[in-house]
Amino acid sequence: MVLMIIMASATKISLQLLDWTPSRMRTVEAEQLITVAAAAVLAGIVMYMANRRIRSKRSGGDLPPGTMGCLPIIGETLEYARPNCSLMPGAFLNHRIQRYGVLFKSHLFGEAIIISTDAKVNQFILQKEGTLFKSSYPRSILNIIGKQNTTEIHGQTHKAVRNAVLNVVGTRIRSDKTFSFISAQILKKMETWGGRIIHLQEEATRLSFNLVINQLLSLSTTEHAAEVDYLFQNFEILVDGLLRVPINLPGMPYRRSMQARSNVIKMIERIISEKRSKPDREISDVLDALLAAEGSTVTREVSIDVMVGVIFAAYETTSSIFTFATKFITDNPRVLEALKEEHSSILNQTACATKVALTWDSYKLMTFTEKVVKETLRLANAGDVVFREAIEDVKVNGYTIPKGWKVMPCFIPTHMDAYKYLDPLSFNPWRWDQEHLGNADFMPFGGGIRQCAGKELAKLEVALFIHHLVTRCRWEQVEEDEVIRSRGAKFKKGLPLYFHECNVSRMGDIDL
Ligand code: HEM
Ligand SMILES: *[C@@H]1O[C@H](CO)[C@@H](O)[C@H](O)[C@H]1NC(C)=O
Ligand SMILES: *[C@@H]1O[C@H](CO)[C@@H](O)[C@H](O)[C@H]1NC(C)=O
Ligand SMILES: *[C@@H]1O[C@H](CO)[C@@H](O)[C@H](O)[C@H]1NC(C)=O
Ligand SMILES: CC(=O)N[C@H]1CO[C@H](CO)[C@@H](O)[C@@H]1O
Repeated sequence: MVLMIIMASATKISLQLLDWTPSRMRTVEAEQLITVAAAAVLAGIVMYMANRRIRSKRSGGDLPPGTMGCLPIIGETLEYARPNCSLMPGAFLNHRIQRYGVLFKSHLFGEAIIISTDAKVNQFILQKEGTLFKSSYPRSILNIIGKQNTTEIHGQTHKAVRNAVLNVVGTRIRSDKTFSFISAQILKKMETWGGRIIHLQEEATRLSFNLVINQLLSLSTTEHAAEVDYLFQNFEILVDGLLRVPINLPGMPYRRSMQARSNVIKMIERIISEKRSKPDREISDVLDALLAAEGSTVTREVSIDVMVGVIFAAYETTSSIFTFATKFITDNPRVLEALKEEHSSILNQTACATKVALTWDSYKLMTFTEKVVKETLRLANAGDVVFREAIEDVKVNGYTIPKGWKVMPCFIPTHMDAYKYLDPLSFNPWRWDQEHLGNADFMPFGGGIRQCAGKELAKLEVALFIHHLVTRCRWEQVEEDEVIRSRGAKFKKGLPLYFHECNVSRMGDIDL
C-alpha cells in the first residue's frame, strides 16, 4: 500500500517531466526527486519479481525478445508515450526494431504485450480474428471507453452491434440527405473563418464531434447546443486519459478521465429514456438502431458502452485527417492546383440553374481527391495501433505468442516503410497511380472482420471537407508549427491558419 502511494507520486512527477503542454509544465522540487529515486529502487525490486513471474508464465516456444521496463504498472508506458516531433515511428519503436526486429515484447498500459510492426504479421493477426486472436484492449483503456465496448464483444453480439452501426453510417451514406447534412456542418464552421486566424486542429475536432454526435445520437448543434457542448467537454477529458499510466488517484489524467466517462454515461442514459418515451420511432441514428437490436445479446450496458466507443473511434481520428489534409494541401501548391481543377470541373458538371448540391455521383468523380485522402491517411496514422489477444499459442516468425498474451499491431512502421513508399515523408498523392501496394501495406482502418465500420463515412467527410475548402477558401499558414506524435499525431500550436476568405454563401448554394 505504502509502495503504491510512493509509486503514484513518482509517476505524477515523471509525467509532469514528460508532459509537453507548456500549461501543464510544473517545476519539480528536489524533495520530490528523492522520492522518485526511492520509488525507483523499490520498483526495481518489484519488477524483478514480476519479471520472474512472467517468465514462469510462458509456455512452450520462445517469446519474442524485448524489455519490460523497470517499473510495475507503468512498465515502458512513459517511453512509449514520449512525444516525437516527426511523422516517422518514434524513438521507442525505432530502437526496438533495430535491436530486436519486427516482433518484440514490452510492458505497456499496465500489461505485458507483444508488439508487431510487420505488415504481413499485422495482416495475419487481423485476419485470424475469432480463430487465433480476438480483439482485446488493455484494461486501463476499457475502464474508460467501456468494458462491454465494441472491441470486447465477440461473435453474435459483435455482429449485431456492427450491423447496427453499419446500417446507419454505412448504408445511408449515398443519400442526398447525408451529403447536404455533412456539407451544411462543414460550411457552418467555415462561415466563421473568413478574415480570421483560426487554429484548425481545434476547429476540426469540434466539427468532427458535431458530425458524429448527430449521426449517433441525433443531437443537433442548434437545438441541443448545451448537451453537445457538455458531451464534447467531457469527451476531451475522457480521451486525455487514454494510453496514460493507469493510476486512479486524484489529479491524475486517468482519474479525471474516469469521471468524465461517468458524466457522459449519465447523459446517454438520459437521451435513451427520452427516446424510449416516444413510441414507434423510426431508426434515425446509431443509438436507435442499437436500442432496436436490444435483447439477450445486446444488453443496455452494451448499447451504452458501444456509444461511448463509437464516438471515441470516430471523432479524434476524423478530425486529425481534416487537419493533416489541410496542412499537406497548404504545403503542396501543386496538389492544391490539381484539387481546384478537379472540384471546379465537378461543380461545372453538377451545377444546374440554381442549386449546387453534391451527390454520390459527384463524389465518385473525385478521383484525385481520393488519392489525397489516402496519402493523408498513410502519413497521419490516426488509428496507429490496435489490440488483440492470442486465443491459443501462435507461432509467428519463429517465436511463440503464448495463449492469453496481448498483441499490439502497429501500422506506422509499415506506412512509413521506405522500401514500399519511396521517400515516405513526402506527401505525394500521385504515388497511388503507380505503386502497387498489397493490402498489408496500407491499413489505416485496420482489417479483417473488425475493420473500421465508419471507413466509408470518414472518407466521404474528408472529401467533402476538401471540396469546400478548395472551392471556397483562400488561406495561408501564419506561423510555423510542429507535429507532435505521442497518442496520435497533433500540431504543437494547433495549426494556426489565416483565412483571407471563405465564400460560404455562394449564389445558389444549399441552405444553411
Ligand atoms: C479517418 C478516420 C478513422 C480512422 C483512421 C479509423 C480507424 C479505425 C481502426 C484502425 C479501427 C480498427 C480497430 C480494431 O481493429 O481494433 C476502427 C474501428 C472502428 N471504427 Fe473507425 N476510424 C475512423 C473513423 C470512424 C468513424 C467516422 C466511425 C463511425 C461513425 C468509426 C467507427 C468505428 C467502429 C464502430 C469500429 C469498430 C468496428 C468493429 O469492431 O467491428 N470510425 N476504426
Ligand atoms: C523522433 O524519432 C526520430 C526517429 O526515430 C529520432 O531520430 C528523433 O531523435 C526523435 N525525436 C525526439 C524529439 O524524440
Ligand atoms: C467551367 O465552366 C466555365 C463556364 O462554362 C468555363 O469557363 C470553365 O473553364 C469551366 N471549368 C472547368 C474546370 O471545366
Ligand atoms: C470569393 O468571392 C470573391 C467575390 O465574389 C471572389 O473575388 C473570390 O475569388 C472568391 N474566392 C474564392 C476562393 O473562391
Ligand atoms: C461482453 C464482453 O466481452 N465483455 C468483456 C469486456 O471486457 C472485460 C475486460 O477485459 C471482460 O472481462 C468482459 O468479458
